[in-house]
Amino acid sequence: MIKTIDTNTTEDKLCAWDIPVPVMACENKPSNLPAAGTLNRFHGNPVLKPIREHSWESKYVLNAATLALEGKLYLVYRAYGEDEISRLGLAISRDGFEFNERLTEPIFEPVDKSERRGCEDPRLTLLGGRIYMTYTAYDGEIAQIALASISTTDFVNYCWDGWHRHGLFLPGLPNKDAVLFPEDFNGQYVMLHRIEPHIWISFAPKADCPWHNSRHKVLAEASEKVVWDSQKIGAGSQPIKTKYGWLLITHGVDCASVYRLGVMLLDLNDPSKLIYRSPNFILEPTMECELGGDDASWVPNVVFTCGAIPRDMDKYILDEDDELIVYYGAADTVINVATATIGELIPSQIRDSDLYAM
Ligand code: BMA
Repeated sequence: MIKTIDTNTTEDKLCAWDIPVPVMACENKPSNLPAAGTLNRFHGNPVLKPIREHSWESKYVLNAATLALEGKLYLVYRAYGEDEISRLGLAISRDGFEFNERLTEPIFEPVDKSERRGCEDPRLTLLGGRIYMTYTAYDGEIAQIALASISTTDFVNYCWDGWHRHGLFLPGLPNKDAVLFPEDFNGQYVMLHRIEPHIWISFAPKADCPWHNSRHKVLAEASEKVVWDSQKIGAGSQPIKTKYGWLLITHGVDCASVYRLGVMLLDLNDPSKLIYRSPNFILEPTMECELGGDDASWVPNVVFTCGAIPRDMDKYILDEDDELIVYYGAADTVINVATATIGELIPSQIRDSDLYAM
């Protein structure tokens, strides 16, 4: 059972940050759901490590967004170096596993006061032919969501002056883990984000920031029971379109601050409807590089994703046999890869249900 949200408290919280109500109670209360299959780790992990000679990425690389363009897979990753400020780097692969090109300079770095201490956790979405990137702007005190975009031409030609900063999603509000949908829904753009401890969904007529005049509601609540996702939950990968619904790889945090991955499925026409939420986690820290705890690693017991991509990069709507490549930060120190088919991630009882079939 998932607890009912205390709307008064939530309204108070949002009003205090000058965000208009209405805020609705969460209607999504999944229970007794079948378990999702787990992710399979790539044998060649980690696929990306810090580079000691590059001062901006010398300590840790983590939490990568991904995008496929013209047969190449682009990985935009968070990098942390000598000055302890997060910047974003770019690595390129043909197959999703081997990265044979990596830029020597960051492609995106702090410019604004709100991101003085770093631009973290990027997520990429191709929307209307333009690349949108949500990220966490951190000023040393509060972490907020910011939005930037760039044309695909500027991106593939490495013209980083082409980045346009749209500003903060809800200025002044501590918030993280934002992902933008790659389509609009009856003219409404949709963003998932995490006002602790739940996943929220917001609708707005324009993707531009701020999203003050939008509809906000809780999509999924942190679990009530003391389980893997009871402390907080958040969106991970950008939404992936499947025949069965929008698939999200999510993260959950338990009371010992262990970060694990889970999976959710949202209705294709109305993403505020949660079709499925895995009662189980699909990946947890078990490998040495995920458990961390040594001098060379940053935060112990973390697997955290910001991006996933179909193995068949040209495919947009995935079927049960299609494979997904999931990138995840391990102990906030290196980047690993894991895979699973859509059929493994969405249990057959959910896939076969007439209620949700397309
Ligand atoms: C979250 C973010 C992520 C990080 C995770 C685990 O709050 O800061 O960048 O990977 O914590 O430390």
